[in-house]
Amino acid sequence: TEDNDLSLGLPGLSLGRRDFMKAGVAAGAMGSVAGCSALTGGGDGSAGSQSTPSGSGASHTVEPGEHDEYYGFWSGGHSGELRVIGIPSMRELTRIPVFNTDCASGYGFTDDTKELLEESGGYSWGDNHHPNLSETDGDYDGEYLYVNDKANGRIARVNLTYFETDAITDVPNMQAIHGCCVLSPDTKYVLGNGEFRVPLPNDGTDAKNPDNYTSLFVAVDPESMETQWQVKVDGNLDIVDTGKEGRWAISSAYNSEEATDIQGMTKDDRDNVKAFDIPAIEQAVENGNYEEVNGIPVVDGTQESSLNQGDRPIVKYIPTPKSPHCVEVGPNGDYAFVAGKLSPTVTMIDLNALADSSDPEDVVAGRPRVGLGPLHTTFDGNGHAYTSLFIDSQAVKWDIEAAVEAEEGSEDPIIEKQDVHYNPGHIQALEAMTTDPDGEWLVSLNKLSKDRFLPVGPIMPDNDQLIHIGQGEEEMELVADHPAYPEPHDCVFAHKDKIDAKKVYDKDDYEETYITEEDSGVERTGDNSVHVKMTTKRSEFGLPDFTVQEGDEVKLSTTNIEGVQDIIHGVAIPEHDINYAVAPQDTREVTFTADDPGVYWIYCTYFCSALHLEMRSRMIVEPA
Ligand code: CUK
Ligand code: CUA
Repeated sequence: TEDNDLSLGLPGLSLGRRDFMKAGVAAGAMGSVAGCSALTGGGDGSAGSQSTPSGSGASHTVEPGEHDEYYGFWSGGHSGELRVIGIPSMRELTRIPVFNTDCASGYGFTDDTKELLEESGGYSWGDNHHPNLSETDGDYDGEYLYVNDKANGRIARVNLTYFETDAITDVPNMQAIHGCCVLSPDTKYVLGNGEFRVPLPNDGTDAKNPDNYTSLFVAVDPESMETQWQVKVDGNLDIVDTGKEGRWAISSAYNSEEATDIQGMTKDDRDNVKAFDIPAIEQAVENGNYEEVNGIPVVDGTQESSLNQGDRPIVKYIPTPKSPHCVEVGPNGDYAFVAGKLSPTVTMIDLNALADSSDPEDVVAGRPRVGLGPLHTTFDGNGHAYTSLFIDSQAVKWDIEAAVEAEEGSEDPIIEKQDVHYNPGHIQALEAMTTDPDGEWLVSLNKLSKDRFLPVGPIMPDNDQLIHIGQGEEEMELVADHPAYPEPHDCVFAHKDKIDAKKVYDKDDYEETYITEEDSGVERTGDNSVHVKMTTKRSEFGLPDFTVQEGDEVKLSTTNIEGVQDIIHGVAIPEHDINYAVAPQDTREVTFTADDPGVYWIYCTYFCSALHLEMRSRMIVEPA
């Protein structure tokens, strides 16, 4: 197999003839996988020979009336939403709108949620890739979920008491936040990677001068959601994860060439993974070693920076084969796993050696050859890593310590390969981002489903496949296909005992907007404005009708005074673009202008009782 020079710049490695063929087939697909946009082409050169499950009998059935064991939180990609899916059943439990608007809940239509979207930039979509659960002591604490917006440089927070988005930060100076994670073990920060290089500030100056573009790494406070500081680096940042001790954040990165086109971005054989020394960065900020841009302290972490010349650089640059994709840190925090993407290897970085090493090459603890197109790695907590292979369309299971012992480029650490259908991106096992993963199930998030489902037109679903892994001693077994609407990237699983979702709102958690039946009525608040207050219960609104004047700005407040779980009422007003849900003990407000005289039947959109259809009110708009 020395008959080629497709070593992709990795010394000591070469690809065999079969690899060459498949690499040729997949070139188009790999060309567009960087940054996870617009995956095209196949890459499944061996599609006809994909095997079917062996059938050792692992069951993912959850009987009617029974609950799943785990919550799965799926990113929704450019749909802007998150999805909550039960594991192992793969049943979709709910959706959480984040960067999108949502007709079912009224998110983006009620005053509070509209303001949330408007104040974070006013965009009607976002592209969320990486959901992360808040941690205490390296374990999920069930408080919050944080997720990036790759499209508009934002980070959002979802409150897991109510499963709703409660904050979105439009991070200054950054255009695309791709990588996103929390700083383990106690969620000191939410960290984000700016993927697109732009001038700093991006105000038109230097727009045509790529030499003055820059990528930033950001720390956001998890409580206030305010941007704390940023670090500027060479090359494009991609994905990020942290060690378990609160010191290191490791980012994959590409385009050390700092080019603006694909040829330039992939010219050199090497790129640099960045290791951010968080306490050293905090020290630099405290010492005033920064420039302030749009109100944010920006610390210089480029290679020439004086902050990187001393014995404690704030950012260490670690050479890897060019254009790696993801970085994930293993459960015990010893190694960061950098998937090679264009290189068929995973580079293991020894986090314990990072502090004292002067030669960045010394921190490479292992580099197994796992297969073609490695993108993401996950863990079972029993010494195994599972890496997705985008080109080979496989999940490869390998032994972590064996990879440390083995020579660079060795295939010896590989235990097993499982075909997936087709072209996996992220791969995620139960609680794999904690210090104590649970094993048992793994999901491969495949970008293409090809012929796995009934045809539904040209935009086909992705295919999230459930794979049984047990505690790592058994063979992997493909158990279920699960179609996914475009386009999940990653997911995270928490045991159900770690999430404490309330079934009824606690009005003390919200501002003083609660309305009682006695409060129902119309109050004129100005020449052209009224405040309408109205309760909802089975099966009536607090007002059978109310009257406003043409041109009035109407603020409509509704409290669902039901105390019983699952009794939701909806408030829909025809021809006014208004429809929102009010859950038990919740209050929601909308503000709109009553432009057209007439009568408008307000009706309840949630089927709440046998008299649901009769649950009606009338808005009468009198001509001016
Ligand atoms: S990324 Cu999409 S498959 Cu945005 Cu985590 Cu790798
Ligand atoms: Cu209330 Cu239907």
